[in-house]
Amino acid sequence: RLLIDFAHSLPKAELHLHLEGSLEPERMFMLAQRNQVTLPYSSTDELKAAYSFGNLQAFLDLYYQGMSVLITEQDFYDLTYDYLTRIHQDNVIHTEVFFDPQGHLERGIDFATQINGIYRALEDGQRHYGISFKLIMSFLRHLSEESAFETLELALPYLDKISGVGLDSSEKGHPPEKFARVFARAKALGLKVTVHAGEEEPPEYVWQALNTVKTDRVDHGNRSLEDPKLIQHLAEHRYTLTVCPLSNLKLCVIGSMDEHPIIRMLDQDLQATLNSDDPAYFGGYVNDNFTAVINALPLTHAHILTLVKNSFTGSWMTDEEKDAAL
Ligand code: ES4
Ligand code: ZN
Repeated sequence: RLLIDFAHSLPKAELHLHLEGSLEPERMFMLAQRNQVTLPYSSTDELKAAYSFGNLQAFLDLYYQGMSVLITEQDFYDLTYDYLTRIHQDNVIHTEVFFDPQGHLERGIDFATQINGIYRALEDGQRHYGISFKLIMSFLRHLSEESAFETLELALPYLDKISGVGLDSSEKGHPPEKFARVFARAKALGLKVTVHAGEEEPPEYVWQALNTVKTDRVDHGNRSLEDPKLIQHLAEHRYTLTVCPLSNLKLCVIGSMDEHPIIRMLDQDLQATLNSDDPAYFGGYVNDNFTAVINALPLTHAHILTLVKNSFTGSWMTDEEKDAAL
């Protein structure tokens, strides 16, 4: 209890959060009604009962179905503002959030509609809750390199609002190197890069993210632990890993929380952070993730402090922004 209260009370940064994955069932039904979208569930309870995933793809199928209720700029605003209201309770004071423009473009929703709603909510969240932010545009790796290039093109008028680019969706069969040229172009535009790698697929995907894509951070990275050379490389270069325990449990990356590798990561000097990934689908926000690992594993006071410090060290805040926040 003492450790849990300590973790909950500390000011934290969140570095791995998909806005579309923060769409709570109640909000999903409300937006479905507002937009006359039909969901294949008759109630939030029925929807929640479907949230049982054997792997990443099973989750992604429901995640793309869920986001079909997001149509107007106000919908994207409400989604984002709900998330900020919720993390304010968890003492999250800085957040770096992903959105998946291609998941909406393919449904006919303009890039402008998406980013204007999201960005206005982020600004309001900063004003009302003091939560600073970075916005990350993520490419869907199951789509083509060409589609990613087209999406980057659409973002050009909004580069003042976008801090970085990411890579998410189905990992299997879509290695980071598939997008090496897109990320090179993004870097040339001054964007930061972060790549989901080693969530389900082997260490080779993490090596590609580092060496071929030249990523600034690794999202998940769990399977890095299978390769001692990779562990050493990640530690030596102080790469941040954005780890998501409740996500790992719900997607069967681990069999139970007491198997979670977070302590092994920290004790091998990896710069790991704790994050919620898709909190509306995985059963909790940042503080719930701290609770889950503290209850299952022999984490110490020092481990908690390290995780929270890492969340700021690994963030893309400037030194001035860090000074202002802390
Ligand atoms: C995701 Cl957990 C996870 N992995 C890959 N892509 C994603 N998109 C949203 N959540
Ligand atoms: Zn993710």
